[in-house]
Amino acid sequence: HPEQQYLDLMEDILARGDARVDRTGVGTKSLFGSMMRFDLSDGTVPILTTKRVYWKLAVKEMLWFLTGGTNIQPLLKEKVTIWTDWPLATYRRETGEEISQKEFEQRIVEDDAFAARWGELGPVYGKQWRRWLGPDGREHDQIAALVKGLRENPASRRLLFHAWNVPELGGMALPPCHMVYQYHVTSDGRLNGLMYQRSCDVLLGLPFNLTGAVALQAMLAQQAGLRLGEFVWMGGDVHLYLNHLDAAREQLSRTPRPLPRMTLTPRAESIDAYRIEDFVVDGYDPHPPIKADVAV
Ligand code: UFP
Repeated sequence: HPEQQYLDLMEDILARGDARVDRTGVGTKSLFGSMMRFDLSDGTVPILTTKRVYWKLAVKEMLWFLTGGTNIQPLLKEKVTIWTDWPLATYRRETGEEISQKEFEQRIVEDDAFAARWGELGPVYGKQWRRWLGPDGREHDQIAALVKGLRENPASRRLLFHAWNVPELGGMALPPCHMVYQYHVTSDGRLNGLMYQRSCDVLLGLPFNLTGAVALQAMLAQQAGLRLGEFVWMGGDVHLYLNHLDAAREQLSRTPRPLPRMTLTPRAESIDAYRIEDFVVDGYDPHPPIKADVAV
């Protein structure tokens, strides 16, 4: 079962991971350098079944990246709260106000000026993907260039986009984790994708990151008139937080079920025109969710 790769990775980290104090102070068990491969050509996608993955949140996040946005307001309007922790921590630190997450999110949604002041994440993914600022002041739309490349020059070995913009790292709420995506078109018209993730929270981050990456690959394939091939995931510092170990053991006790299928319908006119309603996931019958806290 393809999901076994994920479970084996978790087990490997539990067994061999190097225990270390990380940036968040929570502590992790960590391995360095890891790879998983998923065959998407049969329509299945690695939306994990050993716990429920809220795949729509991951797809909505991917659609938000594609808009080029870097403010959490549109995400919160879509009820996606995965990026709130960082601006909330900044707000609490700078104002000393003991605001609840709910209250903070409500103010971001309702008050545009408040959102502009406190909802900004800095030049994170969307900015770099769609508006990477060159030294001459010109902005580079890496996604549009990629779609053009897939259509016009599918044999290219330069079909990639990158978010690790060195001079802008300091201004980002979080430097990019899933930082490079590369694509490869086979001679029979299949799109392979590879994502490199420098830092990976295996319990909470990875299920989301896999889902987002394959949703993106499906959109790109559709835009370029290609069928889906393989998705390859590569991780650098691959870790389990020490407060996630029991949750990981719980997940490891479960048996994977058949992977669901994802289809895109109908065909959007451009990579910018997709909406969450265009994504259909069939046959998703996961085990129950597993709750765990994000390390900020
Ligand atoms: N993380 C992910 N995936 C993401 C994301 C963050 O796994 O998409 F944005 C995790 C990895 C790490 C933390 O545990 O968030 C980022 O911390 P650092 O920048 O110190 O690597």
